[in-house]
Amino acid sequence: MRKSIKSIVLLSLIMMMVAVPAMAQTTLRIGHLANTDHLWHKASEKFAEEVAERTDGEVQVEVFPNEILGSERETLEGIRTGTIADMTITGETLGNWAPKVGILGAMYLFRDSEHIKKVADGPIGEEIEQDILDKSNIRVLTWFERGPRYLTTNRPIRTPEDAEGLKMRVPNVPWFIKGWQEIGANPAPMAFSEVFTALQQGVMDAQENPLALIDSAKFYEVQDYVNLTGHIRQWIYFVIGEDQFQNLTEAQQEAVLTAADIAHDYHQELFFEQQDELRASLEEKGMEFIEVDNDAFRSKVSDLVYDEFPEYIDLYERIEAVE
Ligand code: 2Q2
Repeated sequence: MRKSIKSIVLLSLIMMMVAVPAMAQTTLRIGHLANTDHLWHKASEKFAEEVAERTDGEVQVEVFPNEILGSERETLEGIRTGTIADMTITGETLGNWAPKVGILGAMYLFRDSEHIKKVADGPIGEEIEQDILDKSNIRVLTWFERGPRYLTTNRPIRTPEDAEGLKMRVPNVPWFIKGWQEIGANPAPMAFSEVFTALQQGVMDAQENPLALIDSAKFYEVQDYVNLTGHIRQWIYFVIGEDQFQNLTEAQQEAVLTAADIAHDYHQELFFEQQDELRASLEEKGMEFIEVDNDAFRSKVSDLVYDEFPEYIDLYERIEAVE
């Protein structure tokens, strides 16, 4: 009797061990810089749901907001070395490895949503995505449009002279640093998750970002003005490490690609809805919107590509020419 119980136990143990590989799950970790209120997080969760459903739970996606896994740069390094994270939401910062995507940091280049869509979905977008894959071993799954970037401050800024010497945080991207230096400000790179505290403690006096991040990161608690510079229009990429992608079965890859397309549509729909509400919502929270002398800002940086980034002239001019 005892013997047979023992053998049943043993048999079930063996069965469990055999059964485990058959139920093997892959987990993909997405780390990003925004918080859970931001559309990037919601689109990532949508992606997670779709992937789980389409792979019958074989591929699980976990989403980590607020740079919990590391700054944007650290997360990218982690994806490349197969640690920390497998996926992220990133743009011009990736230009530190794959130069072409750096163009997303160019000031006054992209005109509007239509221009963005034409470039991102067209041959130039393909070229940028291929450059990212070749140079950084990261695969673009889709892109999300971003609202125009505006400068936030505690005193109104209407002209470049007003911005003279302004201690401002920028992402760690050469275009941002050089651009704001040309305007006359005093920009310094810093990880996004450190910005709120830096503004609160006066380490920085200003930062620039789209309204959606200004709102979700609660910058209205530490900044009084949104100066309507609109100095950059851009999109951002939803990416996965190429090694991680290649580790999936073909069917799982299909599921990931389809889920990313669905996340794109989901994001874009909510994005356009939200754009109209964001200004009113920030005004309610106490921020004042300031009209700026856009021509004056623009003329400060109109030669930037020729003077500082000649390696981008060709790409820059081809993007400008997209009707
Ligand atoms: O301010 C930020 O950190 C973001 O809005 C950046 O634009 C973003 O992280 C880019 O640097 C994307 O690579």
